[in-house]
Amino acid sequence: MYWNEQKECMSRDELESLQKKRLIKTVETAFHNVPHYRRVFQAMGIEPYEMRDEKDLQKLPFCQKQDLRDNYPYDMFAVAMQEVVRIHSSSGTTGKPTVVGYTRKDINTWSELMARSLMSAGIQRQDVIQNAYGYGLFTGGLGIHYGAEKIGASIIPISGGNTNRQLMIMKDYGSTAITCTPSYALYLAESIEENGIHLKDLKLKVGIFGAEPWSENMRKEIEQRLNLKAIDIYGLSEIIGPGVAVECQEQNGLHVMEDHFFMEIIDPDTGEVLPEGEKGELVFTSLTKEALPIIRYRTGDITSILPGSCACGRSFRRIGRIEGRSDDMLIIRGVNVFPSQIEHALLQMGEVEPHYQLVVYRQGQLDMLEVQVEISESILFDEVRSLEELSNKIRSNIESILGISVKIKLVEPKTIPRSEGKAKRVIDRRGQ
Ligand code: DLL
Repeated sequence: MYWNEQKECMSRDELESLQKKRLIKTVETAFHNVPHYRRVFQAMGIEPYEMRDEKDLQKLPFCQKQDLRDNYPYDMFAVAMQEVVRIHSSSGTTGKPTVVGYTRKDINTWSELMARSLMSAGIQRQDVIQNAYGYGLFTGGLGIHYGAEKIGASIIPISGGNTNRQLMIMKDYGSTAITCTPSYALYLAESIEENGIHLKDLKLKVGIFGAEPWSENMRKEIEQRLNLKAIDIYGLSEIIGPGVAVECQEQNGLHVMEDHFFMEIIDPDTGEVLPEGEKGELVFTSLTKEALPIIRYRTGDITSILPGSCACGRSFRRIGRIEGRSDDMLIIRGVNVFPSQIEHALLQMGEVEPHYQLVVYRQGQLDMLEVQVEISESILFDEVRSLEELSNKIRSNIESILGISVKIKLVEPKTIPRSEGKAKRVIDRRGQ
């Protein structure tokens, strides 16, 4: 099922020539209308008319979140404020938020990409979408909303939180699709079980989950506990919001909307562009955006471009599931550790709850990693021996994947905080 077959399935040749044309125009516009780009290009002695193809793009400097912060709030905009019809921003953990703007055409583009994404996930006009992504400055809520209205589905703009009301609406309004973060999906599943709601009384058939990293095992867990098909959706405010890439029914990689975004994978240390199949940091250049054209934006997200074509017929290339952000990556005693690796190891065992948190601290000069895992209600706390066995088993599983020693702390059911939006997996106490 396609929303726009002509675009989503165009030939690679056609796509590549469209990309080239749009790339040249974007660089030119950015140079002429955004002082930041003009400054950095000129500092490197680059003139926009020298830009002929994607090889030339590699000569241009990267753009980083810090550049948006330095130009806070509106100095990266390429149009006058009277052309801007929407502003979103992402809070981030440190410093000023990142502010992004959209012209009317940008909103139309975004709605088109979200319409494609919803159809790709298997949603149609007759569906009832319970949209539990936050409405507000976060792009999740309104992004999904506009796409849903475009395809003509019925959208329930419930936003995040208020779990009891979510359950009531899910049941009474007959939601066939749920959209939220994977961690909130799991919390909803848990609450459904606790409230004695039977899955047969729900009509859910598909969930569109994203905005944070999640593992393949987490997908299985959510699919089983909510009895639906779980589709991964990716995006970031700086590029447009959700809808930059999405899975299709094959659930094997996320198709990047390549007619609107040009992607590169780079070595995060050297900045060198890596070939297809190699893992690195995802970098995007927008191809059609008016208010906030963005050139070689370093997402911080680690993935690779999957080789080969997809059985769904879309010509857009796929990226693998995002493994984590380079700034979420923990370096423990010199070893790179992503929370998603630990999630994978934990869920593979099937004996613990998919709720975990990582605490990093320093003992003397040594970095220590403590993995806090919830045990399920069925394991009795007084069975000391079996708890010890479980803890040893978890430890050896994780250690064999990471190659470093870790400490396991089993905690009582429901003690790790549940999230209604993006989950906080890591508590790093090393700086304290
Ligand atoms: O999270 C946009 C979004 C909303 C995507 C709803 C999907 C669904 P930001 O708040 O700017 O935007 O955060 C962007 O979230 O750089 C990734 O690190 C992470 N992220 C987003 N989608 C995924 C995903 C929205 N599917 C940052 N898997 C990105 C892993 C994701 N990480």
